[in-house]
Amino acid sequence: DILPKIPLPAFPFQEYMATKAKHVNEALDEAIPLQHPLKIHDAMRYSLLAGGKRVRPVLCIAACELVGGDEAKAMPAACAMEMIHTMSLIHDDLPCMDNDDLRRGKPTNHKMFGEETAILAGDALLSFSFEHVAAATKNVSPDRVVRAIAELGSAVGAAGLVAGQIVDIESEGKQVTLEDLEYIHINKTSKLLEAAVVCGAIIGGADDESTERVRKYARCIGLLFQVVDDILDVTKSSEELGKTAGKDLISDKATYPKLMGIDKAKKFAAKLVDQANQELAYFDTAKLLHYTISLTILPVDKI
Ligand code: GRG
Repeated sequence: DILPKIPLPAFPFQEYMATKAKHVNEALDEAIPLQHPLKIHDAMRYSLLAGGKRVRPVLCIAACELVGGDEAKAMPAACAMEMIHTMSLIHDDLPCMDNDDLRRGKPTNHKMFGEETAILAGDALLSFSFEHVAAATKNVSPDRVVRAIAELGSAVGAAGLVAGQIVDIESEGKQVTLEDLEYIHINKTSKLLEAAVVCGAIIGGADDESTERVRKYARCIGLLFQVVDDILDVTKSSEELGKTAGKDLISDKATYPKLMGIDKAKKFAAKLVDQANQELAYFDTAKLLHYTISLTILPVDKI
């Protein structure tokens, strides 16, 4: 009942996702070769090339194409999104943060390389992401490249990912309100998705109205990403339940179903889908991005 209500035109969505993700993987592999000092590049590549759905880079390319740009123009920015996403996961997994041993089915970066290297690998990925957008973006006006870099900076720093993480850490063990939860998700998840589509649109030559439409669309799908994840946690098959829901109960992590009930959480998700679709209705050719909404609803590995 949370699937998009608009009829979707036929479009080989899975094929598009798979092809673009393959191109992104090739570009990432090329952007950060294994070179001296080997240890740091090995650690950077280990997490960067460890799989992952590549949602952010594909959204960046899709937004660029939506406004008339091509994949090549958006590729450095698309790679930057994945570098930043990866570094945030490396730091999030550290013993001083979530202290996780596994990520994407493999030992976490600090488990493989040690804490010092994991911190430095995150730092190096973060700084290189900005360098890469500035140095490798071709056939885009310098003014648009600078705007994209500014967008990225604000999404990552103390008004973005870092803000979400610090408020999340501070709220541990405390009663979390719906407002707190939304603040955490908007900053930890939506801001980077927003930067991905907005940078793609800016680089693709979008006018201001189009840029703001895709921004609002991204805000909706960022929250949707989390609401749906929370709903899936509750409604997972009983065999999976033992593995993850149990952990969730022990950690007493705040979720949408816990704070508003499962029915209201589903209604909230449906509202976000409608809002995202309304923003995309502005474009004649947004069928691809309409499909990304169903990607958000049913994460690609669960389709
Ligand atoms: C950004 C400077 C800087 C520091 C990091 C640790 C931290 C600050 C922020 C935490 C960010 C975090 C872990 C957000 C969660 C994001 C999220 C929804 C992850 C899951 O994304 P998927 O499903 O994962 O796209 P895959 O593995 O498919 O890429």
